[in-house]
Amino acid sequence: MPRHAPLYDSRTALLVVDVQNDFADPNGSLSVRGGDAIVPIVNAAAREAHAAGAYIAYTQDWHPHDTPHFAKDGGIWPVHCLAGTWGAWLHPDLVVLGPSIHKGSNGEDGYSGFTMRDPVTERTMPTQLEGLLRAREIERVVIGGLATDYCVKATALDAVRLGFETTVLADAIAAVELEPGDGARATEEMRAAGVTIVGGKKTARRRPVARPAVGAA
Ligand code: VGL
Ligand code: ZN
Repeated sequence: MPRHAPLYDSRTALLVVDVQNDFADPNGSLSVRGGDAIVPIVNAAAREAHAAGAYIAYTQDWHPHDTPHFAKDGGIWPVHCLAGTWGAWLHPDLVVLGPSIHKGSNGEDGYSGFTMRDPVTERTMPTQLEGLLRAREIERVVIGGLATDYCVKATALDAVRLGFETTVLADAIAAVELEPGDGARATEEMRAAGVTIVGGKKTARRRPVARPAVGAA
């Protein structure tokens, strides 16, 4: 089905998730295969969004030296995206047309751009992202970035839960794939939660049709 309505308008935000050197650069400490290849695609989306008057926000994984997120402290990940270091910087080719939200700077865990989890109390707390979107009366979000199976998925699922009509750009994401197939499973999980997946080899690019009820699992 051809795409009739534009994806972006002033009530839509493009969210560019964690396009940082440690994920997007082949030399990054948690390099995602194909991570650098999404940069021009994300940039094209950002230019299109900007031209249509959409809001654009970026997120950055922003970790302290010691956090239960890292394998050395009991978690599962190599040390990555240390606050203020090269690995945490946005990829140098990324076109940046909006603010960037840092998450995890106090050692919080979790993957979503919208929420963080205190590793000690396990309390979930919001980042600044939702407030930035609500202040602009954003109703729809379009998501690209890294990684499909972690921060993109978590951000998209939170977006649905928060009531945003949520679209993920299949050509503008790439997966960590700790296990082969994690990227495809994450995509199916997002779709099942009510996320519209556009682009990709098999899916026609189309405008999202349904908005799931808030609170749907
Ligand atoms: C991410 C693993 C660890 C991500 C962040 O941005 O998807 N993945 N931290
Ligand atoms: Zn991380």
